[in-house]
Parts: sequence; structure tokens; C-alpha cells
Amino acid sequence: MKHRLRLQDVALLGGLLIAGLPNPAGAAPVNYDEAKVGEIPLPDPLQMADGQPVTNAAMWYQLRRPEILRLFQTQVYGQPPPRPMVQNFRIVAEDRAALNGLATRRDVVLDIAAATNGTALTFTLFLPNRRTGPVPIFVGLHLFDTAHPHPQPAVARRQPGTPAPTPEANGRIGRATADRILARGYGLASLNIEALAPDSVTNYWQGVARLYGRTQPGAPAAEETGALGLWAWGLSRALDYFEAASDVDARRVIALGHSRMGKVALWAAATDQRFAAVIANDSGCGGAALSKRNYGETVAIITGAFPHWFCGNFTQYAGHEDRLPVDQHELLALIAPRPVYIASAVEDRWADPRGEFLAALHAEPVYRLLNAGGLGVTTQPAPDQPVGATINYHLRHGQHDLTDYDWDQYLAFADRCVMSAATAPGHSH
Ligand code: GTR
Repeated sequence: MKHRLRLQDVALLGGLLIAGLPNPAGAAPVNYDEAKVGEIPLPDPLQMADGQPVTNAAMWYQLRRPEILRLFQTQVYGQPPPRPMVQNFRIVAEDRAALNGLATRRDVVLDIAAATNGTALTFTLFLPNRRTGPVPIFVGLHLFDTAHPHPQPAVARRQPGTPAPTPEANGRIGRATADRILARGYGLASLNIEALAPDSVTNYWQGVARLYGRTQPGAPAAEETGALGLWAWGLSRALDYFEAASDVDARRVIALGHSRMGKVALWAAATDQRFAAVIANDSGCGGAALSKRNYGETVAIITGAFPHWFCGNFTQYAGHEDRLPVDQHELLALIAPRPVYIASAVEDRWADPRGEFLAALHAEPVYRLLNAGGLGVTTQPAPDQPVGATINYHLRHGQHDLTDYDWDQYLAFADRCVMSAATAPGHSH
């Protein structure tokens, strides 16, 4: 029988392991031994719940895909709020000579009318001034601090003995990276989470959930969306704006996220097929990593530390991952046939690099069914050896972070799969 975590262990883990610190002596047993992972069979994405095999693309799109999507909506992330009936994007500031003239910077506010009227989202985008038409764009949450006139350097990684960086500071894009992305012809947009859903169990509901009628605090109900779903909803609303904006190519929007925001990017691309491609950097548990593997962060740990991220039902699988009717390779399958990039880091064992690779591998049958090509390998590649065609993967040396090395790969991927793709991968179905 699996050891169940005590509450105080979970709190300790949530606090101490953010930066990938070793498990403190006496705390709950986080497994880092591949021999102890155990073998829980994975659900087959190409088999209907009633056992029927999925043999063609029509069956996938009409029957099996909705079945899997529904499981994620009811058991993992919750039901996303609908697209607002009334939404109004306001440009509150624009600077056409941002980043030394390289870019136009635009600050946008989204007001909606739902159960209550209010501001649902604020975001900032940079568009390259050297453009001849609408540009492809990378969009994510907290990719840079929108309070500053330009992206700030990322906070230095933790040195032994210094306090852990706040999760928000982790994975930020600095000025040099922003310049690089823009010079390459891409736009770059970052959403703030404050109006959408603050990242705390006591306050997460005081954003879009409140606009949709929630009136009091409390962890999400059984099928109610948690913060990950609310943040993903925000990415879809930014995409609504891109569709309306004449200077962004809404068929070439790449959702990108690091760590918790990597989970969000994947869920956004799964729920909204307008996203052309998705990049999940070190997304771990609830992201690309398989939940049924007992390695690093588990369902018990994540739902204990962040009960507001998922729907209420997800907590019932803490220590009972064998009962989960779905797993994260099927989240990636929902993104098929669109290009996806999953990345891990050697020292980021908390995120289970091998579990991230295996999810990518086990999504491949769906990509193949849709003639989209896959990963091209069957074993996890050595560090710093990117693989893949439509499904892409790398294991980078180093820690949990979004680094220049990662961006080298993501820009090459975006050039190959999105920028120069004959038909835009977005709006496929
Ligand atoms: C950790 C969490 C991870 C990851 C990370 C982050 O505390 O356990 O799943 O999301 O935070 O977002 O930095």
C-alpha cells in the first residue's frame, strides 16, 4: 500500500521543493528511484471507454477526443468558463518605439459581462516593428513583468544557502531573449494572473470565477475549474484579441509556458484548437508528466500544496493514481495533430523528466493516426539532444528553468513548424 502524505508533510513539500531542493530528512517520501516507480497501465488513447478501437481520424475527432476531453474537464482541471457573450478589449497604452525602436508595445485590458461585469484580464504584447504583415506570436503567463517598460532579466537561479526564488520570477524572459524573439519576426505577449485568478487557495476565485458567479472562498468543487483552467481561459481570450487585431496572425499563435504555466499552456491548447502549437517547459505533474508514475511530484503532493489549481475531483486520486481514468499522454493527444514541444531538465527531477518523455511517446499513436508524424525515437534521448518532428522533446542539462538553450530550440521549432508551415497549423478542426 502506498504511504499517504500527512498534511504537514505536504505543506513542507510545497514550500521547500519549489526550487528542487532535496527532500528534507523526515519529510514524506518523494520517490526518485526508477526501480520503485511501479507499473500502472496507461489508458489507451485509441480505445473508446467501451473498448472499441479508434481506427480513423473521424472516429478520433467525433467520438474519442470528446470522451478524453470530458475526462480532463470532470476529473483533472474542471469545466472551463464559457467564452464571454460580451467582451471588450481596451488598448490602455501603446508605445511604437519600445525596446529602442525594435517593437511596438501594447497594454490591453479585457472587460467582460458575465454574471457580474468587470475586468477579466490584462496583458502586454510586443510586436516587431520590422514586419510586412500580421506576425506569429508567442503567448504565455508571467513571461515578463508587465509593470516594467521592457522585459527584465530573469532572476538568478538559487545559490546554495540563499532563499528560493518566487515561482513567479522563475522562467521569466529577459530583455536579450525578448529582442531575439522580436528580431526573428515573432510577437511576444504575456498575461497577468491577478485579474484572472490570483495564485492562492484563499484568493484564486476573486477574478474570473467571481465574474462567473462564485461568491465565496473555498477549494474548487468537484467539476469546478481551478486556477490552471482559469489561466488557460485567459490564454484563449488573448487569442480572441489576436483574431481581432490586424497585426497578429491568429492562425500562428504559440502557447508557451514554464512550470505551472507549462501545465496551463498544454491545457489551453487542448481545450482551444485555435492554438497553432504549444511549448511546455519543465511542466511536470499536471503538465506533461504522467500522473500514474510515482516519481517526483505526485497527485497527492500537488493537490495538497495547490488545492486551488485543479477541480475538486482530482484530489480523490491522491495516492490512488491507478483509478485515474485518464493520463497526461492523452492531454498531449488532444493537441494532435498540432506541433507540440515538451522539455525537461536533468536536475528537475521533481517534474519527472522521464514521465514527461513517456507522455510524449505515448501520445504518438494519435499523431500517427492523424498523419502528423511523431517523435521519431522510442527511448529518451541523452541530455542536450533534441528530437522530434511534430512532437518534439529535449532533456537539457541543468535545473528547473527556462534558459537560452531552451529558447534556441523553441525558436527553431517555431520557425520550422509554425512560421514557415505552408498552412498554418492553427484552426485545424
Ligand atoms: C512547484 C510545483 C510544480 C511547479 C512549480 C512552478 O511548487 O510543485 O508543479 O508548478 O511549482 O510552477 O514553479
